[in-house]
Order: sequence, then C-alpha cells, then structure tokens
Amino acid sequence: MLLARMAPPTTDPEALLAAAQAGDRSALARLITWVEQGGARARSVGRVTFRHGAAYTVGITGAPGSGKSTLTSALVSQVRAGGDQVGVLAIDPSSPFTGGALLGDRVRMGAHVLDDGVFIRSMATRGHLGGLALATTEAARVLAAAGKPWILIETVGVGQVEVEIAGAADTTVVVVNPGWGDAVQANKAGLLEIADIFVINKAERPGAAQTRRDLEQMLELSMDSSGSSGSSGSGWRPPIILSVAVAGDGVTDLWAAIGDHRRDLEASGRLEVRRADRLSGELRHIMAARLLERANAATENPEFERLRDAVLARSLDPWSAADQLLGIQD
Ligand SMILES: Nc1nc2c(ncn2[C@@H]2O[C@H](COP(=O)(O)OP(=O)(O)OP(=O)(O)O)[C@@H](O)[C@H]2O)c(=O)[nH]1
Ligand SMILES: [Mg+2]
Repeated sequence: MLLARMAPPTTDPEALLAAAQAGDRSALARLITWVEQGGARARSVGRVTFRHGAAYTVGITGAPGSGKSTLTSALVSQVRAGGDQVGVLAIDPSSPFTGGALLGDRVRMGAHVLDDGVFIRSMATRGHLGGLALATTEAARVLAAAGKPWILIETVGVGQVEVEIAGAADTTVVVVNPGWGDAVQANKAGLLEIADIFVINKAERPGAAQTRRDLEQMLELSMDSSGSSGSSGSGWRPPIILSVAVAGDGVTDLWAAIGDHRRDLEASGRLEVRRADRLSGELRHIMAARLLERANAATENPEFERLRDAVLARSLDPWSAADQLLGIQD
C-alpha cells in the first residue's frame, strides 16, 4: 500500500482507469483532465473508455442562477438513495478558469463531498468552445467506464454550444424561474426544442402559475403533427414541474419524471435511435477536429508558403491550394 502510494503517477490510461474503477478519485480526476486538454493523450483515454457500457445521462440547463446546481445536488441525493453511484459534470462556458464555477458548486453540492459514490467535476471551455462538446462526451464516458451508471451534466443554457451539450443527454431538463418573459427567453435560447422535462424553480415566488401557462402555450405551438415535443420524438409531452430546490420541494417529482422519460425512451426504442444519432454527430465532430488539426499543421509546412505565393500570383486558386495542402482529391 505504502509502495503503491510512493510509486510515480502512472501515465497509462488503462492503469489509471483500473485505479479509478477501484475507487481512486485522483486517477479519475487525472483521466478527465487529459480529456479536457485534448490531443493525443485525450484520444488514448477515449480508446480505453469507449469499450465500457454507456451510462444514463441527464442534462440540466437554464439561465444563470436559475437553480441548476441546487437541483443537481438534490438529484444526486435521489440517485444515491437508490444505491447507485453518480458523476456530475458542471460545464462553465464563461470563464477560462474553473475557479468560479467550482467555488459555487462546492457550496451548492458540498453535501456530497464526503460521499465516495459521488464524483463532481467542473469543466471550463479553456477557449476551445468547439471542443467542449467533445470533451464533455469523453468525460462522461470516463465516468461511465469508472462505474458511474448515472451522469448529470449541468450547463448554462446561454450559447449554441452549451445548448448542444445539454441536448446531447438522454434526458434534458430545462430550468426556468417564475417571472415575466423567462419562458420566452428560454424559447429564444433554443431550450424549448431540447427540453424533455421543464422545471419552474423558485416556485415560491410570484408568477409561477403564469410561467406554467406560458410554457404550456409555447409547447402547444411547438407540438408537431404527431403530438410530441422535446427532442424525444413521438409520444412524449414534456411535463412541467414546480420546485423550490433550496427546500427540496418538487425534487422527487423531478426524479420521477426523469424515470418516466427514461422508461418511455427505452420502451419505444427511441433511446437507441437517439444514441445512434448522437454518435453520428460525434463522429462528424471528431472528423472536423482532426481536419482542423491537419490544416493547422499544414500552415507550418513550407509547401504552404509556396502555394500561397502561387495564389498571390493568380496561377492557382485558393480552393485548389487548400485541397493540395490537405491532400484532398475529388
Ligand atoms: N428563493 C429560491 N432560491 C433558490 C431556489 N433554488 C436555488 N436558489 C438559490 O438561487 C441561487 C442560485 O442557485 P444555483 O443552484 O447556484 O443556480 P445555478 O443555476 O446553478 O447558477 P449558475 O451555475 O451560476 O448559473 C442560490 O443562491 C440558491 O440558493 C429556490 O427554489 N428558491
Ligand atoms: Mg451552477
């Protein structure tokens, strides 16, 4: 044991994953850091983790301060009450440092710091917005491979990438607050389309009933001919749940709705379809990322200057130059 502790930290993802599966939290943290940093090491982690089964992912999104972390923390308690382990990824779109998000989430999710069955991690964009969706998917895969059958992903639903991340979950929960226009704002941000479940949090405040009517009305309008909404496909109508997360009110209703949605997806076969669609999207993302890497590397190549000069001299068009640099023939 002492020897093991004194051994130099391993750099082998397979060994790190085995350690993480055995409950080594620092090994798990290191794997996620590698994924976050991208590059060859992230790919080596991905190769190891993807072979393990998928976890059930729940996205929690909504405006800043709407109560996502408080709800997430309460959901962690629900999962733990059922005896399962759970991983939490809090995605911070705003800051290049995880500091702010971590601090807030430590306070909000502090109840779980001593629970070995819970792993909470903040992930920042580090200025690579395009890569965050991929990094989140990979981090979720690390958590799943490490034995977390449930993964909760909190994102602020403000930008396209964040909405994309939230919508890439098996079940997506959209959190709004009472008040004039909150539902309208959520709609504008594209959150209505991805919602499988709505939560009106801070429901002790005035306006909750009006916000529910607003949501119902917008849902009615967005219902397609098959009578469904959300990203689930036919047959599912997103329920609207009122909660006071700070007091724990409405949390069991939310947990029950997540269970209902999961059973609906599984029974109809749509879970498989959704996951296949997501995988297509992921493959597309990976191809684009790899091509971008190749393009960046090509600009370092002396050939780049030669072809650029040819374009300058109008003896070559930029499209042909780019194809030559990338080795594309068509
Ligand atoms: N009055 C009231 N306050 C709440 C409720 N739920 C959460 N809060 C408070 O709202 C504030 C924001 O809660 P968070 O859970 O951090 O919200 P968040 O959506 O995760 O915030 P960001 O991650 O910063 O976007 C905190 O001060 C919470 O204590 C609620 O139901 N009622
Ligand atoms: Mg939060």
